[in-house]
Formats: sequence, C-alpha cells, structure tokens
Amino acid sequence: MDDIVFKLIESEKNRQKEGLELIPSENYVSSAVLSAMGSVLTNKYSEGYPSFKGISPNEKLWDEAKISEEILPNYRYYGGQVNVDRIERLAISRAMKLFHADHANVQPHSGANANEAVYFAWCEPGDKILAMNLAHGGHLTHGSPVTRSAKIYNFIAYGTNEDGDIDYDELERLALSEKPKIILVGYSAFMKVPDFDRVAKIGNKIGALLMADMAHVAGLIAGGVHENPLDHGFHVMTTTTHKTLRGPRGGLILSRGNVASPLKKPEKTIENIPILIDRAVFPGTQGGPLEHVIAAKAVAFGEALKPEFKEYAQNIVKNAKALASRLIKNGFVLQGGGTENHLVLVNVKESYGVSGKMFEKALDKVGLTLNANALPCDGAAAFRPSGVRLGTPAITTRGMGVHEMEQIADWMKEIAEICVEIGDEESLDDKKYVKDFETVHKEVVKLAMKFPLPKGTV
Ligand code: DSN
Repeated sequence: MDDIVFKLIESEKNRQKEGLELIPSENYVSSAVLSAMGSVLTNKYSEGYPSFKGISPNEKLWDEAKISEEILPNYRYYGGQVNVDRIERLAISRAMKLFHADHANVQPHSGANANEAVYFAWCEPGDKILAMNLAHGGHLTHGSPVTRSAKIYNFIAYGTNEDGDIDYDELERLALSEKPKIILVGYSAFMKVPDFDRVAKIGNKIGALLMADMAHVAGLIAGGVHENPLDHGFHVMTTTTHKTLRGPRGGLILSRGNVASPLKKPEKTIENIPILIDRAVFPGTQGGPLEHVIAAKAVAFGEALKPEFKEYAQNIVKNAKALASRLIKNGFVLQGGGTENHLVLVNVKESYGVSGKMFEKALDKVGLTLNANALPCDGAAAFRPSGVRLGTPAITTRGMGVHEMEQIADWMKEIAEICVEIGDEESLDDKKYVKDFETVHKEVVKLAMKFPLPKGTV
C-alpha cells in the first residue's frame, strides 16, 4: 500500500461522509460501479470497436444473455479482446435502450472529449456552431475562447431572456442569418427544460446538425422526468456519465442514424452520423478506451434501467423544487425564479449583498459544498461571480427528502447572515466567527451521518 495516498483517500471518504454535496454535477456511485472501475480491465489496451451485430438499429435485440456469451469478429488493433468486447457491447446496448438511441459510443473519456468528437465528426475548421453563451449557463466546451475547439471552429452564442429561458427568437434569428453547421442546446447552469421541438424546427430549415449536451440532466432523461432530445428530432446527444446518471466519471455520445462498419470512410450525411462519430472518437480524437470505466458505465446504465431509478429521478426534481421554494422564502433571489430540473442558481449578491465566492467559502466551513457561479448580469469574464449553483442529485442519492432540503435552505440563510456581519471575504477566518461556523457545522455533520453514502463505498 502507498500510505500517503491511501491516507488522503481515507480523508476524502470522511469529507464525503460528513459533508453534504450540493454541487449539482456530482453524485455518489454504487459499490458495483466502484468495483468495476477498480478492476483489472485497466490493464487492457483495446483501440477500435467491438462488433455492432445484435445491437445495431435494425436489430435492437437487447438480448443481454446473448451479448455476454457471443464472441464476434471485431474492429480492434490488439488481441485478447474476448471479455472487453462483450463488456463494451453490453454498455452500448444498455445506453441505446436507456436513451432511445440508434447508436452509442461509450468511449469518450469525458464530456469535453464527447463534444469535441462531435464537432470533429461534422465540421471543417472555420465552420460555424451556434451554442449557448457560457455567461448565460452554457459550457466552456461550447465555444469559450480559451478552448481548443474555439480556435478551430467559429462559435456564435445565443443567450437567455429575463425569465431565464432560452431566447428562442434570438436563436432563430442567428440560425437563419449565420447558417451554422451545428445548433447546440446544452448547459451547465440552466433551470428550464428546453423546447427541443422548436429548436429542431429551426435547425431543419437550414439543415444543421441538431446536437444536445445533456450532461447535467442525463439521469433525469433516463428516469423519464426530462424530455429526451432524441425523441424530438435531435440527431446527437452527448453527456457525461457521472452527474445525475450516477455512473463513473466519463463521457457518452448517443445518436440517430445508420450504423455501418467503422472501417469504411463514410460520406458526411446525417444518416451516417453514428459512424462519423465513432471515427471521430477513435482514431480522430482519442487513443485507447478506458475499459474499466466502460465496464462501470455498463453497470451504471444497468442501474438506471431499473424501476427504482425512475423514483430517484422524480425525487431529485421534487427536492430541487422544495429547496428552491424554501430559499425564496428565506430571502434568496433565484435566477429564473425557481427550477424545473435538479439545480438552483442563486443571486447571492442581489439577495444579501454577498459575493458568490465568499458565500461558497463560508458554506465550505460548515460542510455544505457548492460552487460560486457567474450569472448573466456578471458578463463574460466574471472573476467575482454574483451567484452560487447548487443541486440535489447527490443528497437525493443519500435518501434525503423535502424536510432536509428545508433544513439546508435554513442553514444557507444563517450563513448568509453571518457573511453580512463579517462583511468581506478576507475576514472569513477571523477568530470572532469560528464559533458561529462550528455550531452550524456540527448540525450539518449530525444530519449527514443519518444519511449514509451507498453501502460498501466508504
Ligand atoms: N464541470 C461541470 C459542471 O460542474 O457543470 C461541467 O463540465
């Protein structure tokens, strides 16, 4: 054993046990997901793909017993794929079933890689991509100038309106005038369910590829409490697998279209999107897949296909709504006035005159973990964001309900009031306030210990 590293892992276990994880993009995996990730599959190289026989759009056999037994010729560059092939085929078929897709690529190492592969599959350098403004809730990989993609492609941004919803009129105007190759709907701080039909109609007028980055809400889609863009005319959906979907840290691309051999160079047509994407992931943008993570994805998709996951997804949204309404009652101003999904964006500056960063740091002291977040009013380069972003996926996994959401919102009010008294971020560590923070911290730990992390994980 490596004492130093494992001591730190133990310490992280305690932090997770004793604190409440309110970052809306984090979750707690099951022990089965954890075991698959920590398995000998990490020893294996498997560039390429397994056979798609039995899991192609026309067949849709979903026969897991057959998939786990059948050994088929593959498109790999190394030998010894007998087990890896069957594991990856299981992951692919479960993902397709979960999201009503014609094809799934389970190899992206992250959501950023998944997005990059789709751009690479469909666009040439300089092509236009229409995506949501980062300051309005979009994501770095949707065209932030600091990313590689933004140096290769020409991103154009649409924003949100005063109600916190997508400004669909602006989106349509930009789509018709700029004629982007891709229209991208996706976000990391947005509380509404997008009108996918409306965007699909706009995209179809100009023949754009319709892409949805559903990293935040994939678990809600899988659980049936959020619209699925693939059911509304979208061609591609990317996601991470570790947020509401509660799997290992990684990426996933789902698509509609035809699945052919990845060996043949396909024409760039919407029908060929699955295979264009496969080629864009490997060899286009990635090397060897992480088969231990793919096995853990298969386990997580299997868990998400179970009826209890539907209940989990319903509870995430129910809890987020309860949290939002108690926060409003406690004097907090919420972006968009509330939430339709798992996350809440609080304008702390407008509510209590406190910066998002100061509030984040103060809450950290009592074991409530969330993140400072820019709001549309902060503009693009927000080093002192006015808001914080929080959500309910992780605490719902622990079994918490409406009562606990109200308690958390009450603690947030208490901490906001302490911050008002303290005045500035630099004085947060002032000895005068240690006791105030300690009192709340003890209560947080007491509640956290009543709701353990998934069995066998800590
Ligand atoms: N970093 C993720 C989030 O927190 O939303 C998105 O990639």
